[in-house]
Amino acid sequence: MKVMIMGMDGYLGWTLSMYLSGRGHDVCGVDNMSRRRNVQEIESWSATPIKSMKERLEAYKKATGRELRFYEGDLQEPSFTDLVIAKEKPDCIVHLGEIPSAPYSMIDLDHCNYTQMNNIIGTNNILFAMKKHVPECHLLKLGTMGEYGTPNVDIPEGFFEIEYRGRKDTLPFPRQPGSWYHLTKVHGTYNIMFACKIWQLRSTDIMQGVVHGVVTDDMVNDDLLTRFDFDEVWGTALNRFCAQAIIGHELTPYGRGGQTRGYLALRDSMQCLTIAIENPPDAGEYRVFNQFDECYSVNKLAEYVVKVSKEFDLDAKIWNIENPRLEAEEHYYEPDMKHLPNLGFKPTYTLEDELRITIPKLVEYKDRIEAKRQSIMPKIKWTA
Ligand code: NAD
Ligand code: USQ
Repeated sequence: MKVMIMGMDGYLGWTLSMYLSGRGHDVCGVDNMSRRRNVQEIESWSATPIKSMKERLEAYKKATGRELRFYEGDLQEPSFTDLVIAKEKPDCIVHLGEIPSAPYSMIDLDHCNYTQMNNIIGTNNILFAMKKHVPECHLLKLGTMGEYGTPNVDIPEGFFEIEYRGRKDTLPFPRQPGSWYHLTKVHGTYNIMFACKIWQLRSTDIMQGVVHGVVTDDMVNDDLLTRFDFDEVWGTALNRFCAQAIIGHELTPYGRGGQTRGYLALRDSMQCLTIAIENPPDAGEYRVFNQFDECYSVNKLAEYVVKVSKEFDLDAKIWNIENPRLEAEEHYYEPDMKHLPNLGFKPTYTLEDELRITIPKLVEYKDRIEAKRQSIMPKIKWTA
C-alpha cells in the first residue's frame, strides 16, 4: 500500500515510517520541521540526539536498503498540500502533522491561535486535496482520548446510543476537551465527519492516549532514533517521569495525582496504527477507534517508575507539585477499547517491562537531559 505520513519528522511519524516500510508498504512523508523549532523556542531539546531528515533518510537506506520519500512543506499551505497529494496519490494518508502540546497552546493568544490554525487548517487542506485527487484514499487521523475529557460515565468509541424524551438516536459522544490544543482535535473530528458525509471520503479518527517509550525494533542504530521530549511543554507524563528519574529530579505528578488517562507504548501505537491502515473503512464511513494499552493515574505511573528505576540503581522520589492545569484530580475514567482488539491488537509488553527498555536507553542520554534540567518544572498556568 502507498502510505503518506503527514508529520514524518515527529516522535510517532519517524517511527511509523520505518515500521510501515519494514512491513512492505511504500512510504512517503511530509513535514515542515516546526516541532524542532517549537522545542527550541522554549529552550529545550530532545533527550535523544536526533539526526536531520536528510541524515535519517540516508541512514535508513544504509541500514535496510529501503528508501523513504520526503517532502518539506507546510500543510497550512493549500497549494503545497494539494501538490504532494496529487503527485503521490496515496492509498492511505496518516495525519500526524499537527502541534500536539496542550501546555504550548495555553501559553497565550499567539500560541493558541498558532495551534488552532495549524491543526484545523492543515486537516481541511488535506480533506479538500483528497476529494480532488484521491477520493478513495483512507485518512487515518490522529485525534486524542482528551477529546472526551473525564465524564462521570463510561466513554464509548466515538458514538453512543441515547434515549431522550422518548426518542432514540446514535449520536457523537459529548466532547469536553481540556485545552486549546485538545479543542483543535474536536474541531478536526467534526470537519472530517462532515467531509465523509458530503463527499463519501473514508476516515478512521484515532482517539489515542498518551504515548511513552523510545525504542522500537527498527531503531537498529542511533542515527535512526526518534525524538524523546521531557520538558514541561513537549514531554508527556510517563516520558517525563523516566527522564526525571535519570537525573535525580523528583518525579512530578501534578496536584493530588489521581488524573487518569489511557497510556500506550510507542511500539503498540505503531501496531495499532498499522492495523487501522491495513483494515480500511468503507467509502463514506467515518469510524472512531479508542487507542491505549491501559489506564493509569499519574501517581500510579510515578510509582512504577520508582520501582523499575531501583533495578537500575536509580533512587527516584515522588513530589506531588502544585497542578498548573485546570483538570479533575480525582475522577471516574472507564473508556471502551474494543475495535482494535477485535482486529487483532495485543499489547506487546507490560508497562513495567517497557520501562525496563526505556530507562536504560535513556541513561545513555543523561547529560542531554541534565543540560536542560531548567525546562522540567511547569511555568505555564491554565488559569493565569
Ligand atoms: P510531533 O510533534 O513529534 O509530530 C508532529 C509532526 O508534525 C512534527 O514533526 C511537526 O514538525 C509536524 N507538523 C506540525 N504541523 C505541521 C504542518 N502544518 N505542516 C507540516 N508538518 C507539520 O508529535 P507526536 O507526538 O508524534 O504526535 C503526532 C500526532 O499524534 C499529533 O497529532 C498528536 O496530537 C497525536 N497524539 C500524540 C500523542 C502522544 O502522546 N505523543 C498522544 C495522542 C495523540
Ligand atoms: N501530568 C503530571 N505531571 C507531569 C506531566 C503531566 O501529573 O509532569 C499530568 C497532566 O496534568 C495530565 C496527565 O498527566 O493530567 C497527562 O498529561 P500529558 O502532558 O502527558 O498529556 P496531555 O497534555 O494530555 O497530552 C498528551 C500529548 C497529546 C495527546 C494526549 C493524549 O501531548 O498530543 O493528545 O497526551 S490524552 O491525554 O489522552 O488526551
